[in-house]
Amino acid sequence: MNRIYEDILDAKRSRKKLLAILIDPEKTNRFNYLPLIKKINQSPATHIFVGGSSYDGNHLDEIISILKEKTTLPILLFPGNLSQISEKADGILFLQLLSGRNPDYLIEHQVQAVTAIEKTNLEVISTGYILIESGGETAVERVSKTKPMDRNNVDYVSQTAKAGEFIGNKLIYLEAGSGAKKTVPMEMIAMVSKRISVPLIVGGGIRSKDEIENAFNSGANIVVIGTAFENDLNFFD
Ligand code: 1GP
Repeated sequence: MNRIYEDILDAKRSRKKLLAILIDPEKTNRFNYLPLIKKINQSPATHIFVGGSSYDGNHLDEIISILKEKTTLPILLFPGNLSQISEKADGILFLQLLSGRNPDYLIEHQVQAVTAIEKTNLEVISTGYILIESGGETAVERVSKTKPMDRNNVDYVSQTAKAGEFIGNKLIYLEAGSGAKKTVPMEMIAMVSKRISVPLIVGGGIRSKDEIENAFNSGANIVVIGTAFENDLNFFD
């Protein structure tokens, strides 16, 4: 039975911190997955996210099969496009780009994804995805052709997150973008987490254990680490 989301809710209720390591197959040598998964298993990670803004889905089934053989952590697809759907994963963050006003990323890609997802047993978790301005153009901005939200307009961002919850999103993801110069501001995490009842994911540009702790202390339920771990597999040692 699929119960990734139920476990996330339980963790929120019991104030357990969840840590997701993001693997972008486009940035990872496909022959290096064994050392990578070994390091993930030794780390405090509770989830693995797989995806990327411009990854073409090449070898995705094979990569997830390798990961699944070596870990018991839940593997969630974090797709940047339609080619990143694999039945081998456990679940999929079914993303809606709430910060943008490009209808393709609000509903068109979602409609196009249905037939492929119906052929799988993936647990589908509706996720409101909010891109926050972070000091430079990010891949999400480039690919989605949308503008990020103003990092100083905390009230409007929290209103957007709440709208996502009202629409039915089961998770809200505050995203600075992979490799972002600046992380999502802590006061924004605090305000959004107070305003919404669903669990909050925060990621983008987080480079140190202190930044991870600060995001948790501000109210994030799941913190995502991609680039910092990619660049240094000993990040958590
Ligand atoms: C990107 O939030 C994730 O979608 C992770 O970002 O690669 O900067 O850790 P980083």
